[in-house]
Amino acid sequence: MNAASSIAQYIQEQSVRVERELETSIPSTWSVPVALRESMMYSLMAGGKRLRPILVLAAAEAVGGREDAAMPVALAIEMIHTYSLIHDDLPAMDNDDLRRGKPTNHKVYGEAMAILAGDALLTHAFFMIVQAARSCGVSGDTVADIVEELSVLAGAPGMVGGQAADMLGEQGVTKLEELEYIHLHKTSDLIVFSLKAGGRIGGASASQLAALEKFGTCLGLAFQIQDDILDLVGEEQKLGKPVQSDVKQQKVTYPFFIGMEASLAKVEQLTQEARSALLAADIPQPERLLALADFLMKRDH
Ligand code: GRG
Repeated sequence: MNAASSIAQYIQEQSVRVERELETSIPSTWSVPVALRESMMYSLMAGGKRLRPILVLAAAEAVGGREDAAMPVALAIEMIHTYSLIHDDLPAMDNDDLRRGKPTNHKVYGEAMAILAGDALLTHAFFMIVQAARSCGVSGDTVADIVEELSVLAGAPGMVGGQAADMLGEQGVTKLEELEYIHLHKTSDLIVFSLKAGGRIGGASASQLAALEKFGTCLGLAFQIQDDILDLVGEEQKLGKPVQSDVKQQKVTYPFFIGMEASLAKVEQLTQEARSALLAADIPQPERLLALADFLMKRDH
């Protein structure tokens, strides 16, 4: 089996594991209004690459930790990511009709329920992280570090801040640095969180965490530039969302600023930078993370 097909198989197997756990992640004994539970589960189980939870599991493995102990945090980050997609699709934000190949949450459940489903998924992520201590033997201190970092990287100085900067700057972004700020927070921060949280659960040292952070920052930026590229040249069916939406919304993107060829080269350069950061650190099993970086650089959805 060549490297590309074995990492594709790894992604497939891990996403099946993650999805199985997501199915039962909201306790069935909880009294939750039926429409709210359905709306949360609709988006949570709508597919998607499950990239962020896979990065949590792969980072734990890379530093020699237990993957099963990392699962609650893997589920948590997918909940945060899913809430952000539901809210991003709302009429007040991107006003999209299609996500993950299906009608967006508000198209099915209405705006009020979509907002609440997002709110509830965000809140449930913190419940999930605590379960790493309650059921998987992760120390209270490690859980506190993970909760603190998630509050920053998913919050105002992180993903929400990146989204706010995107909204405030729409069409007015005139410098590449402004666009990079948006990408680093809107996209990279959750990827950095995933890698460091997996590392923390695996007992990573400060220098290993620093390497995972650099790896995630470069990977996240490469991932977003690839997203901008796919919006221009990708296929709607594979992406599960409309293409050319950045052009239609007159969004300023990497290809808009530096052109397609330079954007492709930037994705490659950032992937190399990510690889070098990981290889320079003393990480016992970096192979899976390196293969994931290569796979993402070549992705078509
Ligand atoms: C509304 C608070 C708030 C934040 C929104 C995630 C996000 C921030 C906006 C969505 C639009 C977008 C292009 C975000 C950049 C991150 C990104 C590329 C998201 C898509 O992630 P994938 O490709 O999606 O991993 P799947 O569906 O595969 O999980």
